Amino acid sequence: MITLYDFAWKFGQGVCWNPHVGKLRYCLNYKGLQYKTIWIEYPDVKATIEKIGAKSTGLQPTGEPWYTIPAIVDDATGVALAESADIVEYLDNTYPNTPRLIPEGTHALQAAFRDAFYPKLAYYYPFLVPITETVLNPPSATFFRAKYEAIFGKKLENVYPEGQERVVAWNKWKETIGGVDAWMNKDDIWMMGNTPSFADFILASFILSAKTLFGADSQEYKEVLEMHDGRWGRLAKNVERYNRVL
Ligand SMILES: N[C@@H](CCC(=O)N[C@@H](CS)C(=O)NCC(=O)O)C(=O)O
Repeated sequence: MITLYDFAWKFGQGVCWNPHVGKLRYCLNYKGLQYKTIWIEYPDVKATIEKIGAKSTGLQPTGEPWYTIPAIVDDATGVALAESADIVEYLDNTYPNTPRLIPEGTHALQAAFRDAFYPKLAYYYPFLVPITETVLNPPSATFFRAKYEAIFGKKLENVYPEGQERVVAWNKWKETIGGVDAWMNKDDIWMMGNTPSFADFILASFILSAKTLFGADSQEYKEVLEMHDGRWGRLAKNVERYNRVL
C-alpha cells in the first residue's frame, strides 16, 4: 500500500485542495494505484519527512533545507520520497503496467516544462495565497501567514489586488499563463497531444484547486475556465475524473 501525505484543511477530510498535492493525487488515480492518505498540518511537514526518511526538496531563502509534500511511502518497496518529479519517475518505473506519467522519450521535455511553467504562476500567487490561509486549521494558518507575509513583505489582507490593480494583475496572470496555451496545438487537450502526462496534471491542479479554494461559482474560477477560448475549462473537465481522494 502507498501512503500519500496531504495537507489538512478546515472543511473536513476527504478533499484535496492543495495544488502541489493535487497534481500527484491525479497521477496516482490516473495510474489506478491503491493508496491511503495521511493528513498533516504545515508545521509538521519537516518532522514527517524526517520520520519517513525522505529528503528535503530544496533550500529556503535562509539557506536552510526546505521540506515539502507531496510525499509518499510505498510499503511494497520500503521507498519514501518527497519531490513530485522523483515520485512520478518512481511510480512509472515501479509500476510499469500502469499508464506512464512521463511518456517514453519525454523525460527532458517534461523537466523543461516544469522549469518553464512554475515561474508563470508568479502573478497568480497574490490571488491564491490569501485565500489559502483562510482554509487552514489554526496551526497551519499561523505558519503559512508568517511565511507568506515575509515573502510579500506585507499583511496577507493587503496581498489580493483590489480595484483597477486587480484588473491589471489578473491580465498579467492571464497573459503569462497564455504562454502555455501558445505552446499547445489549438485543438489539443493534452500537452503531449493525445495522452495525458505529468505536465497536464501539474497545470490542472492549479486550475481545479481554484474551484476548491475560491468556489465553483467564484469569479476567479469562472475567469480561469474561460481563458484562451475555454482551454483550461476543457482541461479541468478532462482531469476532474482523476480528482478523487482515497
Ligand atoms: N517541488 C516540490 C514542491 C512541493 C511544494 O511546493 N509543496 C508545498 C505545498 S504548499 C509545501 O509542502 N510547503 C511546505 C512549506 O512551505 O513549509 C514538488 O513538486 O513536490
